[in-house]
Amino acid sequence: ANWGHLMTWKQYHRLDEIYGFLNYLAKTYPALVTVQSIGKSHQGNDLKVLKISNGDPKNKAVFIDGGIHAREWISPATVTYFINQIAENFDIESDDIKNIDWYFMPVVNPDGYEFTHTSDRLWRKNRRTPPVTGRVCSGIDLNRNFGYKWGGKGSSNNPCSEIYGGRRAFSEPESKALADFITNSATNFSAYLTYHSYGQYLLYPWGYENVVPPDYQDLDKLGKKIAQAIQETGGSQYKVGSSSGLLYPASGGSDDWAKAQGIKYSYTIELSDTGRHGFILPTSYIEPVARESLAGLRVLANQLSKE
Ligand code: ING
Ligand code: ZN
Repeated sequence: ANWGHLMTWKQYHRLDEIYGFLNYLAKTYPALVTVQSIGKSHQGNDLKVLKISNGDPKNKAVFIDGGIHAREWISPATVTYFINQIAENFDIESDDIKNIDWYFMPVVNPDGYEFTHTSDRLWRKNRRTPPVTGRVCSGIDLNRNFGYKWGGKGSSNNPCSEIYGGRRAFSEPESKALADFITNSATNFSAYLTYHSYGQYLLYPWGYENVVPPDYQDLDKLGKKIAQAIQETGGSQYKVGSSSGLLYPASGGSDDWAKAQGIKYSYTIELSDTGRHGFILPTSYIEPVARESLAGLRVLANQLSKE
């Protein structure tokens, strides 16, 4: 069948196919779906955000991103699965899902994502190249470039490091566009979810140091409910905790920044697997991982419906 797009959840897709899919949805469901470019990447790729909303002013708002790290292909695949499910089945969706304004940015780092398809499958950072070519290394870790406690523990000032945070906070067009979009939109977001891989963790702030926010028990409780739904749906076990406590300290992460802006439910979700395949997750995992992750998203939507 010709669906008007080339997207599937049986393969990983190049950027043009992902963006073609977003544009298709906006064209097909103009009263429900809108797509906007919130800026350009270092190399000039659009930074696209897709919104799904029934326009009810009482709705809560949720921001979900993927592909901050180039090599974590399961992340854009999972975020586009959410988009497809909610947009294509909106009429028969639950009220919890319908009563949210959804904002999806499935590929925060389009240059890096394309680079992992053409040149280096395990590239992580963006593709900023140094002013003098051949002199130093390329790329800034976008998840160390956000402007809360930037430059602290778990980030590096060495351009050749995988966790290089850049010369200053928000030096990168990709992190800057995301943050400006959240800050400048009149919307008050109730949740911020950023999908990464791998490890099967539900992480909440703080990342910059092994401390937790005053309301961490709310984040922990909801995180555990989400993890339970994931396990009941697809069997994967997720560990829940603060990123610094459960993993390692890391400053300049997007979830810390979102939390510091007052977005209550801010999580980094490390999708499957736990290391057997790691970043090179076989395509047969896409549907099961995305499906169980959607079950987790429904738990978040249900929580927001009660607040
Ligand atoms: N892991 C995250 C990273 O950026 C993380 C883990 C998230 C640490 C949030 C701190 C805060 O290193 C991956 N896989 O990218
Ligand atoms: Zn990552």
